[in-house]
Amino acid sequence: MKIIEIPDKKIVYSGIQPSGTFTVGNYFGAMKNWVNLQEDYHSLFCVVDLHAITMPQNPEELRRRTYESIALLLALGINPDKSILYVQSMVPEHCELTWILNCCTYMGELSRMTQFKDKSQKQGENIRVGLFDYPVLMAADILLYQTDLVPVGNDQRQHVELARDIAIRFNQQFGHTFKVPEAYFGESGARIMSLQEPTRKMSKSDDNLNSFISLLDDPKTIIKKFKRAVTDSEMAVYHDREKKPGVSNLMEIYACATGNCLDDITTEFEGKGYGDFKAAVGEAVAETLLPVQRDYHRLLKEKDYLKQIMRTHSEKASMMAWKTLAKARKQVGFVTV
Ligand code: AQP
Repeated sequence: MKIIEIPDKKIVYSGIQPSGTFTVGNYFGAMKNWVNLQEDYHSLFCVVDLHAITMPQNPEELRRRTYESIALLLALGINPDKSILYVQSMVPEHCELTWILNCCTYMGELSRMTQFKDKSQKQGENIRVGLFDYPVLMAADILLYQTDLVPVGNDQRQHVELARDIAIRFNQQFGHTFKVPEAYFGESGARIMSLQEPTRKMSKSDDNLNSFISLLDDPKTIIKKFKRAVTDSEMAVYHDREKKPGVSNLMEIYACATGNCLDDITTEFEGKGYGDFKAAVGEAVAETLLPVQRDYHRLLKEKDYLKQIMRTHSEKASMMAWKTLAKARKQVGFVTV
């Protein structure tokens, strides 16, 4: 039986779907925090391809994007000597725990999930069961590793809450099995909005390419996309999410890229037009991404290295996951011989 001890350090767990090239929303909302947290926590980061297929995917593209996602996470600073970086479908424990947790989750809870409401609209009449069940798979991801902290963007807050509710319910019904996790949000960037519709979040699978900045966009494209970003007619740079969602979003992106606070940004652009402001945001983001892109293109050529990371890290994750799964199986009454 494959069992290893779960380490003493607190555990961080998070994942990202290989459903497109990651955006600055993914980076500033989640992955930047992953890179910082891995210094002090035992961290697991996962490319969640099982989640990605809840929306239609082209199989060849999904495979290619899974490699690209691992390369991009390494390029962003996930250190394979400090963190476990693996692919969800290579660890079968996720699916088995999902089934067990499905049996203690209520339809009403899943019907209330806003991401399901948003994404199911794109599936017309034939909404997939997998999309409805997405939050239970996410609960299984988190609970399998006895996770303490889940660094995510604001859009995932409701799903982490559900994972907590499921853990508490299971523990009450069957005896203590899962640690109850907490969501973790960074100081800024938890909700980066679309550049074209700043009241909607930026998404990597948006059909409108001008609505997001991909981490692999070249500097010219980045600057052009910011130039086209929707703002308002007031021509003054200050932060007010309600009245000025476009400008406020650009200020938050600029704050994430430069480390400057919102007040300093207001001062920096006092008396200047939106043209100067947008150009500065574009240049700061392009500059932040250049070294990441260089590393990414180098790593992507090292196919054997990427495969070795995927294989060895998935094995490590599986050994940790099995320990929790074995306990859950026993608690619900499955036979072990
Ligand atoms: N706009 C955003 N602002 C801040 N954080 C964000 N995240 C996503 N978009 C933003 C965070 O990134 C992590 C990985 O997200 P995901 O790929 O697993 O799923 P998602 O939230 O559905 O992201 P996308 O980009 O919108 O993907 P698609 O377009 O495929 O649905 C999560 O921590 C998320 O909070």
